[in-house]
Amino acid sequence: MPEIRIVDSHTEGEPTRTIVAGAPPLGVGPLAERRERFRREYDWLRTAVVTEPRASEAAVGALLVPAVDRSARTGVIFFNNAGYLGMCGHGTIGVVASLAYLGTISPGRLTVETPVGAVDCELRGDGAVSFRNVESRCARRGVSVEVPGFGRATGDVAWGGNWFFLIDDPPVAVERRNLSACLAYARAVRAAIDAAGVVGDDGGQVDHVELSVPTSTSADSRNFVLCPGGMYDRSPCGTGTSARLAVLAARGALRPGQRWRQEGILGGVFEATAEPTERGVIPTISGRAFVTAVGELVVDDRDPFRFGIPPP
Ligand code: PYC
Repeated sequence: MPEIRIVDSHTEGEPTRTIVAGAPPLGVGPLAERRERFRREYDWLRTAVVTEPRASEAAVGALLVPAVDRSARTGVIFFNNAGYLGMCGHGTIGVVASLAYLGTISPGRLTVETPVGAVDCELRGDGAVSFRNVESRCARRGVSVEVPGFGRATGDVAWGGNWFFLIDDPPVAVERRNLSACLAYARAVRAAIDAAGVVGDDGGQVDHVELSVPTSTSADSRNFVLCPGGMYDRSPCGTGTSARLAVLAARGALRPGQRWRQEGILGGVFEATAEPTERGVIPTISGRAFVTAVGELVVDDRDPFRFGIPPP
């Protein structure tokens, strides 16, 4: 087994484990194709890297791969305990902070390719990172589903690099001390949208649920985001913030260039703006990540859980 070198970071509390060396080669070609090869042939690496006992169910993995466009600094394929992501905002901030920690980049601009498009990033001198996300769009407004035990839920379907079902003012308090109720409600909503066959405008699975409320802090809104593997995002969620900006713009509730401060469930904040496009918006999001560990994974043939604890 080759040495798998990793850098761990967290972005406003949400972990990213970046694989910087030692992963099996995925060949060349579009990142979406290489992500399929990863899924088909090396899914053991995903489960080994981001699930227990080596990581936590909240961790997002980021595999660095050569970019297609030579002007991009790197390609990255994001994954989690349930599968593979299109884009990941907190993960992009974590990858840039990790490259800075390793000394392979210095403050300035760089492009990171993802399976859903190129993302221009900037590492600032104070360590903060901003990224200009892929075009984000509100696909459907006012979609109602029956949520067993909770009644009807009405939300919007939007793309921010992943598909989201966004609910304003849900029937649970969106507060850190109420996490288990937020989880229970968002999981029930997720099951209800799956059962009702709610999909994105490209047929993609709507696998994130975002609950939003106004906040009394200096932020514009606080959110709780349920990720595809049933865990919640500790950060304000970069793709979720992008989807929210697309919804606000579709409602005429966000001026071009208006600053939006998105608070996450732990109180961390991403600052965002959005440029209008024909179909939606291009969000730019800024946040901070901190490196927590640098190391090498050990995959011991005698270890029954070397590829993670499998689901029951
Ligand atoms: O920040 O985009 C994000 C994200 C997606 C899933 C977890 N974090």
